[in-house]
Amino acid sequence: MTTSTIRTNCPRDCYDSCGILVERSEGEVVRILGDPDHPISRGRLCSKCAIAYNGVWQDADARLRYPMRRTGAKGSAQFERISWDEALAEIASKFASVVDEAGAQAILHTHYSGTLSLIAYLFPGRFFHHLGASEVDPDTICNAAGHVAWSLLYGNSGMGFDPRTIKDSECVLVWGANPSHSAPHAHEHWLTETTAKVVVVDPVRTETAAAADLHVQPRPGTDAALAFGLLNQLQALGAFDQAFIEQHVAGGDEVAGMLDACTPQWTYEKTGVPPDVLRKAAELYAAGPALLWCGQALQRQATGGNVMRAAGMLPAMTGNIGKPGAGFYYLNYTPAFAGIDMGKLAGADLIRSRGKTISHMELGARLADADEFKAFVVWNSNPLSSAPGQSRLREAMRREDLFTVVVDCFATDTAAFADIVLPAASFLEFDDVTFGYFHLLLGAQSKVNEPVGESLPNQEIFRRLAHAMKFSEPALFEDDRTLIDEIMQQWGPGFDFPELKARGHVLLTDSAMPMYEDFNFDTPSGKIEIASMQAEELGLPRVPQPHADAPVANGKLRLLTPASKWRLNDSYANDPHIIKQTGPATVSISREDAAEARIVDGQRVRLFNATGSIEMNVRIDETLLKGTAVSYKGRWPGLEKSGTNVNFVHAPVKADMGDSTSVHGTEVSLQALE
Ligand SMILES: Nc1nc2c(c(=O)[nH]1)N[C@H]1C(S)=C(S)[C@@H](COP(=O)(O)OP(=O)(O)OC[C@H]3O[C@@H](n4cnc5c(=O)[nH]c(N)nc54)[C@H](O)[C@@H]3O)O[C@H]1N2
Ligand SMILES: Nc1nc2c(c(=O)[nH]1)N[C@H]1C(S)=C(S)[C@@H](COP(=O)(O)OP(=O)(O)OC[C@H]3O[C@@H](n4cnc5c(=O)[nH]c(N)nc54)[C@H](O)[C@@H]3O)O[C@H]1N2
Ligand SMILES: [Mo]
Repeated sequence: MTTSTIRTNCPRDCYDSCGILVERSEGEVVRILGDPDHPISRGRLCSKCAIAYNGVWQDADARLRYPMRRTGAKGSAQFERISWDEALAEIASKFASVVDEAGAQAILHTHYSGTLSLIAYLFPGRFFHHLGASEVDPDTICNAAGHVAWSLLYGNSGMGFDPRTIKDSECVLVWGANPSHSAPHAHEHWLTETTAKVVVVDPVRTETAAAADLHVQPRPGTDAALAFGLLNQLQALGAFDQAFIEQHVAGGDEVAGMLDACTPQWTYEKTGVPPDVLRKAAELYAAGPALLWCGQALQRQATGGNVMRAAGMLPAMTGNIGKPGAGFYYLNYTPAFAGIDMGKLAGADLIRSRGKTISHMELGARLADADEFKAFVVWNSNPLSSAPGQSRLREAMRREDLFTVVVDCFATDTAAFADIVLPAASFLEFDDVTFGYFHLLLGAQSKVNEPVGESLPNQEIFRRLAHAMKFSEPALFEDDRTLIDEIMQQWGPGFDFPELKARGHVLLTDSAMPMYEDFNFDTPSGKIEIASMQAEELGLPRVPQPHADAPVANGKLRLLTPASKWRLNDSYANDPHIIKQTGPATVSISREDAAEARIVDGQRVRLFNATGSIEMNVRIDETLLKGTAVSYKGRWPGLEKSGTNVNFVHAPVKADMGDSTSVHGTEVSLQALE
């Protein structure tokens, strides 16, 4: 019997970026395990990846294996198998006639983070840039408001702390992130092995919040007021670093003048956080070098950009920047730190005429307009599960005259609406380079298997489509070897890709990378801009505002739908073990709300608002705040009895910055069924 073990890395959109070992025997994958040499996952995969990678990702029957053409109504998932040549010729000819008739910008593509391995994630951008197609700004469904906010403040939203700097910290403030789901290894190791005190700010008592030294539990959407309340207490404690503020902060005095009004009592009224908890949180944060991790969920609010700007003042006012154990984190652009030119990989230099950029929040409405968009390509994304405003988006995607191409590994709800479905190879089926966006590491994605059926990596699909369209730009045809060599050369770790494969992953530096050590902030003034003229130019207030959303009216619930422990966005929702493990869709509500609505644990209910309605089973959560409901994202409507998921009640409403999503601002009513 010939057995072998291949080392690779997980390319999912996750803070952990784990190392993987694949055991093979007689040419078949027998097991997918964690890589014991990986510093983050330390030999274990998270529960969801362990199940799905050994489950549905190994099931060839569950995969899309051949190109297919629609034979039934849109959404009916009736297809016939066709050859790659037929599929590509049909797409090329349709695109050519759209370009003739309406211009390339009438072709819209949407994509996100199905895989984050650099080439599969970025290279297709070359095709669309060269074509001059329009694009749905991917970040508008996830984190665009935060990007704008951090850029206004610090001039950069992708340069956070190096997690290893925690060894010098006295406090870690985790604000609106839930590592117990979204970064399970950080939850298990990083946050437990530190001597720093852990403070978690979350309306929900997550496992991370429960394990913390202090759980601060504000009402959703009140975090900016909470930030001002914390600053009031930090000022009272003498924790403001006046020398730092004078040298490096613009507008510190302006905000300091606003703080007198933000007393603990005021904060309590605005946020529901008791004064003693507020004080304790300020004391812990003030105790020494402190880290602030602001989660992406924190800004999925109508005023999410302001929330981020407000929270982002803490490190500035207390001088928690540019020294060991201090800093903030939103995301780390690790490939950029390594010198990898992501823009070039994505073909930013190939733009001849720029298509339109639209927000996810407009997708349903704009796609409904037959004059604006005539062709639609979805790759690396499953919007008919992940996007808010599902009913409207589905209506638009039923347009007979909207030529739709979907590229995925699995038969998703979105694929069911395609005219042409193209099968994507999985991360186990081609070489690539992976990266962490929390931990500063790069890794090798190593080919383990031949692609299932006739599936192909994203990059190969778009090379072939470029060929079918008779494009001649050489950058559209660069092969994987050339691209990987170029990545390795830009990075320059001192070894080649085969060596990266052998090592699995590599941390960019041996010890924690210092951030902002030169106090050079890429803002107009070169300082941290609490007061920002750029903000004013965007029509935003000059300084962050102590805003708090009002509590929901009686009988209403604020519905939060954050990351599930068992799914990665909407991926893995089709794994049979995960379906069994998670059971039917549930919504958690407080004991008080249940009593008022005369609902008992386990009861079937309908959640509804002007956008839509969904049915779920109630779970009463004793730790939940009145007026808050929680149901985890990522279930596929097509696999539900009701044919719906939470995104049928979330409206595509823009936040205050970045045309970004505000899903966590959704209010619903509850009705008992049965
Ligand atoms: N209600 C609610 N909705 C949300 C959120 C929320 O908090 N609440 N969160 C939002 C956030 S943060 C995000 S990032 C978005 C994510 O939304 P999406 O980007 O739509 O993520 P997924 O639904 O997981 O879809 C990724 C798809 O890519 C496919 N895929 C995997 N690997 C490959 C590959 O190599 N090639 C191709 N072509 N496809 C591949 C997977 O099978 C999967 O179907 O969802 C958003 N939706
Ligand atoms: N298991 C798993 N891991 C994932 C993902 C997944 O779907 N599943 N998705 C990946 C992606 S694309 C992303 S963007 C990240 C997201 O991961 P995170 O950044 O951790 O964000 P979420 O999980 O959406 O939400 C985190 C917490 O924010 C809280 N929250 C909601 N509203 C508010 C508020 O108003 N104030 C405060 N203080 N907290 C609030 C929620 O209760 C939740 O516990 O995770 C990534 N990792
Ligand atoms: Mo995300």
